[in-house]
Amino acid sequence: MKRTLVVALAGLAFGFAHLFTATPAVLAAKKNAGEVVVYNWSEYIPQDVLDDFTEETGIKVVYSTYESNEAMYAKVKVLRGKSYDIVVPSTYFIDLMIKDGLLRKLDHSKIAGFENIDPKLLNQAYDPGNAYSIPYMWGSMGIMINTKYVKPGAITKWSDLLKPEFKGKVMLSDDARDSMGAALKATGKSANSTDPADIEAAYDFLVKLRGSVRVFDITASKQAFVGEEVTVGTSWNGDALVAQEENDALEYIYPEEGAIVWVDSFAITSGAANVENAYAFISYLLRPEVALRCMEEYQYSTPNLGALELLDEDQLNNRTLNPAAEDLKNSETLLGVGQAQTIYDRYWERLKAIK
Ligand code: N2P
Repeated sequence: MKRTLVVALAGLAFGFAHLFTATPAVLAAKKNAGEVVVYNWSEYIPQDVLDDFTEETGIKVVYSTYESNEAMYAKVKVLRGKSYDIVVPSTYFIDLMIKDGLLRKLDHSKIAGFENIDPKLLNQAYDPGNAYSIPYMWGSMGIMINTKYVKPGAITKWSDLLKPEFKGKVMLSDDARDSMGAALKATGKSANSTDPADIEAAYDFLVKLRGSVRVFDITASKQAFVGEEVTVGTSWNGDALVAQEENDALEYIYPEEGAIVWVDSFAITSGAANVENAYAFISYLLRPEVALRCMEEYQYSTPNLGALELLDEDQLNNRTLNPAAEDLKNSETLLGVGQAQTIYDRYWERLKAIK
C-alpha cells in the first residue's frame, strides 16, 4: 500500500516535472502556431475576440475587412482563391464562388461546434450539406424611422419611401442586392426575380427614390441616422440596434411587402495556406459564448442555438434582434440569380452613375 503510494507520488512528481519542462516547449509551439488570414465584413467580429483567440491558440489573426460581397468577390477572384484563408460571403455569393472554384470543400471532422447551428439555416440550395460554408450571422434589412420627424404609420412599406414628405431625408443602402431586392418587393416582385422586366421596374423605382436620397452608402448608415441627417430609410437590423443605443427616437420596422433576409457564412478559400488554422478559427467562433459576444457587439441574429440559450429575456423579446415569425412574413432570403446577375449589375451601375 505504502509502496504504491510512493510510486504514485513519484509518478506524480515526474508528471509535474515533465509538465514544467514542457511549458517552454508549449510556448514555443504556440509562437510557431503561424497565422490565419481572415477577410470579413467590417464591424463583424470584435477585436477582443480575435485577441482572445490568439492568446489561446498562439495563432496570429491577419484581419482585413470589406463592405460588400462584390468587393470581396472581385478581390478573391483576382487572387484566384489565394492570400486569404477565410472569407464570409452571403448566400448568393456562396454558390457563385463554389462554381468559380474559389472555395475549399470542408472537412467537417475538423470543425467543432457545427451542432450548435440552427438546422433551419443549414443545408440550403446554395450549399447542400454545408460542404463549403458554415453560417456565422444572419439578419434582415428593413426600414429605420426617426419617430421625432416621421409620424407613426406614415411609413409601413418600402413603397412609402417615395412619399414626397421624405424628400432629401432618405437613407439608401449601397448594397446592390439588398437595395434592388427592396425595390423588387416595393414593386410587388420577388427579391430574387430573374425576369428582366421586373429588374428594370425595380431600377425605375430606385431612380425615383434616388431623388429623395440624402445618403447612399453602407458604412455611413448608422451615423447618418444617429446624427439625424436622414430620418427614414434602409437599415440592417444590427445597425439599427446599435444606432438606437445612441438615439432612442430611432425605430426599426419590417416593411409590409417583406424584409430582405441575408445569411453570411464562413468559408475557406481554395488557395488557403493555413487550412488547419482556419478550422481552429471557425471552431472558436462556433463556441456559444464566443458567438454570443459577437452577437452582442454588433446586434445581428446568431444562428448559434447555444448562444441563443444564453440570451436574457430582453434580448429574446427584442424583435429587431430576434424576429418573430410574423415579422418575417413575406420576407425573402437573397439567392443567386444566375445569368440574370449581369442585368442586376448593369442597372446597379447605371443607378450609381446618377449624380
Ligand atoms: C456587418 C455587415 C452585415 C452584413 N457590418 C450584411 N450581409
